Amino acid sequence: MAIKSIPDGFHDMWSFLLHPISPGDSIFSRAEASTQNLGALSLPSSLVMMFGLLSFACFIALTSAHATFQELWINGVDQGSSCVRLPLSNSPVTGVTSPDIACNVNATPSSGICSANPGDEITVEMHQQPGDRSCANEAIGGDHYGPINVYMAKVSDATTAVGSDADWFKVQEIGLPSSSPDYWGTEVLNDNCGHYTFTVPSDIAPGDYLVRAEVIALHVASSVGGAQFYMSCYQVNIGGSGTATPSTVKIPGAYSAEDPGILINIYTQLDTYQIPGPTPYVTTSPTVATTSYPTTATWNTALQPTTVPTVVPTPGTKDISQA
Ligand SMILES: [Cu+2]
Repeated sequence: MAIKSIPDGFHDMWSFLLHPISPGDSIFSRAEASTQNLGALSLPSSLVMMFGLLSFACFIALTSAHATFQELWINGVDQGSSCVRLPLSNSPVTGVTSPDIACNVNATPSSGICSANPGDEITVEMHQQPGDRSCANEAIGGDHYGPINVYMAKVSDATTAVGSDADWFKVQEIGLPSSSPDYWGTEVLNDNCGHYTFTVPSDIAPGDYLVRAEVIALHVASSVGGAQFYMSCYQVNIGGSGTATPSTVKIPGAYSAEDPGILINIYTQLDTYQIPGPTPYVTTSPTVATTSYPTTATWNTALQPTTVPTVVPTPGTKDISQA
């Protein structure tokens, strides 16, 4: 049995407590799940009342479980938040057909464009609170288990392109690389101070791109609308002389609320997990192994910056491993 074998009802009830109502939240489905679970558990009314009181007590303190992709690195050089469209809040998007699922809800415009080349390693960085890069805090807290997806879209101008109009291809993904014990993509983030690295495809055409990093948290995904999508779009210019134009999808459009990787109870033994969205261009994602996933804790937390650069670094800046 998987390590996170929490009884459904109990877990979902806690999840309800962990999720104060915020913009984009599906109030109805959570209330419904909570009611359902209370019934299923047949809890004594005094215990139900206690949870009710706890939910008020935790209402504000536990909002920190949510998270935002905030920073970018290119070949180990910290670009900070210089080319990200920062979301206004760390709350998730839950509507898969909403334009908000492209680049988050009214994300802050940015004039910055980071520069990379085909074959470069780009790292996206997530944290719970705005501007907090501390490795002492989990990148995405609590029980927010689920996959990571990275998409790119070629656009004419990265600073003005509308994400929900763009044509996206998936570059890389990680879902559930092991089910014994469960190891989710989000655990890569928590093991690495919020960092997840992908490689720019070696053959894509030069020009402006949006890079869309996404976590899908599945802790309350067993009812429709329960999955939580956390995404940010970064503005990047890709150099080189590639010619490839991968086939694309629309976002919204790539997901359905009832996709097997979106409507799912993760508190059962999962032998497979189907990552939502299209197959990545070039890269292949790990299948669900029945042996434990090797640790992915490779980020040197001693070199983690405490401040967030807001200006695109000049070319030739040394990466932190050479500092
Ligand atoms: Cu959450």
